Amino acid sequence: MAARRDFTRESLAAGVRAGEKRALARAITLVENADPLAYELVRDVYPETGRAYAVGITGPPGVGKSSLISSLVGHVREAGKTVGVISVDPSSPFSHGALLGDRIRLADHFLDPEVFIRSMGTRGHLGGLAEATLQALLILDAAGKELVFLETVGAGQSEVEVIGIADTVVLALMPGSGDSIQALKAGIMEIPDVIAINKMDHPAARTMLTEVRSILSLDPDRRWKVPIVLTEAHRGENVPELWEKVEEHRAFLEREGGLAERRRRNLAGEVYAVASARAAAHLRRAVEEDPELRQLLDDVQARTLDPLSAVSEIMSRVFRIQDG
Ligand SMILES: Nc1nc2c(ncn2[C@@H]2O[C@H](COP(=O)(O)OP(=O)(O)O)[C@@H](O)[C@H]2O)c(=O)[nH]1
Ligand SMILES: [Mg+2]
Repeated sequence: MAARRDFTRESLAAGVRAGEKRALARAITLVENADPLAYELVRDVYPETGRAYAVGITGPPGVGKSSLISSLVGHVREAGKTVGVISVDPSSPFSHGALLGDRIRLADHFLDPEVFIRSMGTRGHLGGLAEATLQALLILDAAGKELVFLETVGAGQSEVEVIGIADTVVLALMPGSGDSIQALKAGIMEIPDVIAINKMDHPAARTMLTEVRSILSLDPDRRWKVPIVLTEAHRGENVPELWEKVEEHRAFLEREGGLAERRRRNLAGEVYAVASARAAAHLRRAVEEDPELRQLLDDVQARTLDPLSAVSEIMSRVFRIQDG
């Protein structure tokens, strides 16, 4: 823990507020490790947050989320925006100097003092990915980043929670991501705010566009019409158009007073998600560590105790909840 000694709670908060990369890197490592200092830091800076605009990019592995973010960062940097990126995609982590085919551009981003890019894991975080992502977002927000991109692989429950904090959610697809189309159609996947169909040079891109359009048309009453943009992340083709759609969505929210409402809902959702994840972790541990509680599970298996009686007993012993 020698690395921790060079930052105190005060110097870390000051470094984060000043947007210093070393402080940000340390702060996010503390978040990953669920270090108590991370909680203190977030508590200290929380009143100053709420200024960053958070854009979530979700979608199946390999569709080009990281590549699109890299390209989007280049685009918004031209407009002078300060940027943070948090990627919780273990399949294509951002690392210093290299993101796949996009080495040069991303290397530029790493050298840019106004851009902070970080891949994040969770290492047994009790509150799960949602908790870590929320804290990282708040830290980048406190650092004065005007835009924060959150990358996550769709579309399981934990991913929904990660992306649930975003102001605008972009779903990235590519020709051939049939599973996502099915999930959208079946209503398993929430309708995003903007859809990017990446790798637009693929011969099936147009078919995909038609398919996605027809799914969205099933729900014609939405006040926000979800735009679909065909993109090519490496060449940056249609990336400005994609960004324009994100900005239009933001303007839509701000115009209708929907941003404050969405953030209220998002934050409440995050609090529930993190509390639930922690409660589940607490419950699992309590049962593992208590032979009497473990015995209840054995009794259920032996059919000498019915499952709901075991639940009642566990709830009352672990959480002191008596159900009626
Ligand atoms: N042809 C083509 N390849 C792309 C495009 N965008 C990304 N890729 C490639 O697709 C692969 C996955 O990209 P990545 O950004 O890591 O996808 P992620 O897993 O969704 O983050 C990499 O090999 C990229 O170089 C694109 O627009 N066209
Ligand atoms: Mg990625």
